[in-house]
Amino acid sequence: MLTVDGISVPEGGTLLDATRRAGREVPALCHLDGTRDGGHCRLCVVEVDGRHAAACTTPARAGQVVRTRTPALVAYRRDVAALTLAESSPRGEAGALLRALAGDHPYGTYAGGRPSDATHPVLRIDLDACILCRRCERACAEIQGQFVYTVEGRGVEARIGWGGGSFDQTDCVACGACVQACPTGAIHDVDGPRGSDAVRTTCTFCGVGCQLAVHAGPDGVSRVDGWPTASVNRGHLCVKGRYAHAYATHPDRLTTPLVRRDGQLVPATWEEALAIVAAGLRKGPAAGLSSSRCTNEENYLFQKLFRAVLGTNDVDCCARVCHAPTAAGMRVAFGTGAATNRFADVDLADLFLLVGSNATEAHPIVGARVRQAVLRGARLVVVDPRRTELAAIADVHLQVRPGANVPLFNALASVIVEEGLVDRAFVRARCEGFEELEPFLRTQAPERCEEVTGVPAALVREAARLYASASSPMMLHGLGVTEHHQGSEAVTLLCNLALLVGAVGRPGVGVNPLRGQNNVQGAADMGCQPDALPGYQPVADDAARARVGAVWGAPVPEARGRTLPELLDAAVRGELRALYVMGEDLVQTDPNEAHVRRALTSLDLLVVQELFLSETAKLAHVVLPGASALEKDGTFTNGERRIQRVRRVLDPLAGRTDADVIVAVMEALGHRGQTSRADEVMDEIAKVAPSFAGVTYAALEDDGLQWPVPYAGHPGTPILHVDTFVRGRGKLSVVPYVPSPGLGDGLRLTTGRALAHYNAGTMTRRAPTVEIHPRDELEIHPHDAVPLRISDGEIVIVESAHGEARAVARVTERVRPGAVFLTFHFPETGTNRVTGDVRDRVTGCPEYKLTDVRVRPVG
Ligand SMILES: Nc1nc2c(c(=O)[nH]1)N[C@H]1C(S)=C(S)[C@@H](COP(=O)(O)OP(=O)(O)OC[C@H]3O[C@@H](n4cnc5c(=O)[nH]c(N)nc54)[C@H](O)[C@@H]3O)O[C@H]1N2
Ligand SMILES: Nc1nc2c(c(=O)[nH]1)N[C@H]1C(S)=C(S)[C@@H](COP(=O)(O)OP(=O)(O)OC[C@H]3O[C@@H](n4cnc5c(=O)[nH]c(N)nc54)[C@H](O)[C@@H]3O)O[C@H]1N2
Ligand code: SF4
Ligand code: SF4
Ligand SMILES: [Mo]
Repeated sequence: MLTVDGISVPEGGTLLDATRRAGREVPALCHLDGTRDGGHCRLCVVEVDGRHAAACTTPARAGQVVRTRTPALVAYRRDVAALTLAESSPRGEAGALLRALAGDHPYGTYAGGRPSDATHPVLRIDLDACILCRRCERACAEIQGQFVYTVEGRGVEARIGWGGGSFDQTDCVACGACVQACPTGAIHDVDGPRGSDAVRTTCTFCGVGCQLAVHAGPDGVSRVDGWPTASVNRGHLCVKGRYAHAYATHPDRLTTPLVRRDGQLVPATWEEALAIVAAGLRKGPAAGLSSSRCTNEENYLFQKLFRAVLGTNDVDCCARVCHAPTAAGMRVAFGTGAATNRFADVDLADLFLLVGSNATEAHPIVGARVRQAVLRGARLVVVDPRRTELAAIADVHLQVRPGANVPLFNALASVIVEEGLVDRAFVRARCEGFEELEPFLRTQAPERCEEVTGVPAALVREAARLYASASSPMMLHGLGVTEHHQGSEAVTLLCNLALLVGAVGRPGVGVNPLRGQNNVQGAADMGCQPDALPGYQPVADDAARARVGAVWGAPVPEARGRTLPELLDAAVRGELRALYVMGEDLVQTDPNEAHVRRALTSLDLLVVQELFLSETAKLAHVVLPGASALEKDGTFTNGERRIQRVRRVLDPLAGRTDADVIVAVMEALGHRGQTSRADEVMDEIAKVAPSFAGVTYAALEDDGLQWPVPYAGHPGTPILHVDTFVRGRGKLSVVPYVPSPGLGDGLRLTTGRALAHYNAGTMTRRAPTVEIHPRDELEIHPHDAVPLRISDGEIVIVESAHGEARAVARVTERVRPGAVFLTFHFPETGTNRVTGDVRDRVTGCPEYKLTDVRVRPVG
C-alpha cells in the first residue's frame, strides 16, 4: 500500500493510476491510455516522499507518501499552464483546463502563426492549438502503427510535423486515433462535436466488431469515437467505423416500399407491397437469402419465416460466398468451424502465420494489433500473392501464385514432418490420421512444387521452421484461402499445420478465420444455411428438428435446402419462382453477373429489402425499405464468436426495422403472434439453440459473451478445443492438389478489398470514404504492364470468358508478376462480370480469387 493525500491505495502501475485509485486524480494532458507515457506536459507532477516527480512516469511502490495538492504543486502547475498558454491557443477540454489552472495570463498570450493543413478529406490540422503533448504521435505509432507524426525542430521551435508536404500525401490511413487522442483540437476532423451522451453500439462493417461511441443530434450521427474500454478495440477504430456514417441519413435511403408497375418501380403502401410479397412467396417455390449485415435476431426471424411459415430449408446467406469453406474445412479437422481463439490473443502470440488475409485493410483493428506485436518482436510469415502492408514487414513472405495454396500448405507440412518438427506428444495424445498423412507428405517436398506455387523452396522451409519452432504460433486466415476451387480443403490443410505443431486449444495460438461481415458469424449461427438450424443443429437430425419444431409450434422441414449458387441455378431452370433477398447485393457481389441477372430476371417475384436501391434492388418486383444498424436494437456476433449489443441511435427512417418487416411478412402469410422485439427474440433463440442457452441481453450488457454459452450465468467460451476437440480427436487429412478448372494461360486475376470501402460500397460510397478512395483500381506488376503497354493511371479493360471490367491501372510491384488484383466496390467497374463459375468443391463458394483474364488499354 501507499498513501495519496493520506488515502491508502494498493501499489502497482504508475502514480497516475494510484491518484485515480485514491479519487485524487491530477491533471494529465499528455497521458493516453494504451500508450507509453512520456512525461511531456509536466502537469501531473506530484510530491513523492518530499520530491517532485511526474505521476505518469513514476511507478507506484509500497510505502510511498504521495501528495497531489501542496501549495508548491499548485504554483508549479499554474506556471506550466501559463507558459503553455503563452505558446499555443488550445481549444476544447485541454484549453479550458489550462486556462483554469493558469488564472490570468502572467506570461502573455500566444499570437498564432504556426501551420495548418486542410488537404485531407476528413482530417484537419491547426498547430496553433497544439501544446506538444505528443498524444497524436503516440496514438499513431503505438495504436495504429502508421508513424505519421514526428516532432520537428528543437526548443521553442519544436512542433508536430508529418514529414513535410501536405497531409493528404502522408501514410495516414484515416483511422482517427490522433483525433480521438488530441485534447486541444489541434488535430480534428470534419465531423461535429461530441455530445454528452454517446451510445455504445457495434460497428456495422467488418467482423472485428469494434465498439463505437456514437454521438447523434437531430440531423443524425454527428461523430463516432471508439469505445475506450471495449475489449475488442480498446477505443481504436478504422476509417469506416469512424467516418463512414453519413450513409445513414443520405437522401438516397429508401423510405417507402416500391412495387413494379409497367416496368417501373413506384412507391406503394406497406399493405400493397406486403400483399404482393405474401402472394408470391405462398405460390412458391420460394427461397430466402438473408443478410450478414443484419442482426442475429433478424437473421433468426428470417430463417424461421422460411422454415416455420413457408415450410422450406431453402435459406442461405453470404457466408456461402465467403467463409463457408472455413466452416466446412475446420469441421473436418476439429468438429466445428469457428475461430478457435480471441482477438486479444494476438498480444500473446510470438509468431503469426497470416494466410490470404489483408488484415490491415480488411480487419484493420486486428491488423494494427498484429503490426504492434511484430514491432515488439513477434515473428510474421505472410502467404499472399501480394505484398500487402503486413507482407512488407514480414520475416518471410511466401508470394504464392493465386490458386496454388494446396501444394504450398502441403509443402509446409512436409517440411515439419521431414525435419522432425512435429509435436509428437500432441499428435499422439489428441490427433488421428498421422499414419496416412506421413507417407503422403513425403511426396510433397517444397522443392517439388516450386514451379506450381512460384515460391522458392528455401523460403517455404524457413517459414515452416519458424511456425513449428514458435512457442505461440497464431494462424490467421482470410479469403485468399477460402474463395478457391479447393477452398474448404485448403482450410483443412491449415488445420493440419496447427495440429502437427500442437498449436490448438491454448491462448495465443489456433486457427482463426478473420470472418468478413459484421454479422456473418451470426447469420450462420442463426441457421441461415440450408442444412443447419440455429446453433448448427443439423437439419438432418430428427431430434433437433423435433426440439426446434416444439418451440416454434410448427414442423421443421426435413429435406435439406439449396445453397445460394444452387438457388440461382434453379431460378435459371425455372425451378425457383420467388426469392426474398434481405441486405445482399447479388448483382454486384456474386460471380458472373450475367448469370446472376439471368437468374433474377427469371423469377416471378424478386423481393429485395434494402437501405438503398442497390444493383439487385433495381431488378426487384418489390423493394422493402430496411433499417440501418444505427436504427435498431439487437446483437451482432463478431469473428471471435463474441455476441455484442447493437443499440438504437436513430429512429428507423422508414418507420420499421428489418425485424418488423420480416414479422409483417409472416403476418401477411397468416402467421400470428411473432414478436419483433430484439430482447424477446433473443430469449426465443436461447430456447432453440443450445449454444445460446445462457444468452440474455442483461448478460451481454458490457463486453458481450463468446459462444458457446450453454447455461444462464456461464461466462462464455474464449478458447475452443482446450482438452478435447469438438469431434473428439483432431483429424489430420490427406488432400492432394487438384488444379482449378479456371486456370488458363492468361493473367491470374484475384479480387478483394481496399481499406476505405466495404463490399458493394452502397454505404462507403455515400460517405467521405469515397473521397479517400474514389474508384476501383487494378494492380498489375510492371513485368506484365510494360509489354502490354499499360501505364500507371490509365483505364484498362479486364476481360475473361464471362465478361469485361474497367478500372484504373496501378502499375505496382505490390502484386506478383503473372497476377493482377482488382477490387469490387464500385458497380461501374463490373468486377463480377469477369469472375466465373468455378466453385469450391465442398461448399460451392465461388472462386473469386482466380480468374483467367487478359488486360488491355482501353484505347
Ligand atoms: N475495408 C474492407 N474491409 C472488409 C471488407 C471490405 O469490403 N472492405 N469486407 C469484409 C468481408 S465480407 C470479408 S469476407 C473480409 C475479407 O478479408 P480478406 O480475406 O483479408 O480480404 P480479401 O482482400 O478479399 O483477400 C485477402 C487476400 O487474399 C489474397 N489472395 C488472393 N489469392 C490468393 C491465393 O491464391 N492464395 C493466398 N494465400 N492468398 C490469396 C489477396 O491478395 C488478398 O490480400 O473483409 C471484411 N472487411
Ligand atoms: N469479386 C469479388 N466478389 C466478391 C468478393 C470478392 O472477394 N471478390 N467477396 C465476397 C464476399 S466475402 C462477400 S461477404 C460478399 C458480400 O456481398 P454483399 O453481402 O452483397 O455485400 P454488402 O455490400 O455487404 O451488401 C449488403 C447490402 O446490404 C445492405 N444493407 C446494409 N445494412 C443493412 C441492414 O441493416 N438492413 C438491410 N435490409 N440491408 C442492409 C447494403 O446496402 C448492401 O446493399 O461479396 C462477395 N463478392
Ligand atoms: S488518422 Fe490514424 S493513421 Fe492518420 S495520422 Fe491519425 S493516427 Fe495516424
Ligand atoms: S475494424 Fe471493422 S469493426 Fe472495427 S471500425 Fe473498422 S470496419 Fe468497423
Ligand atoms: Mo465476406
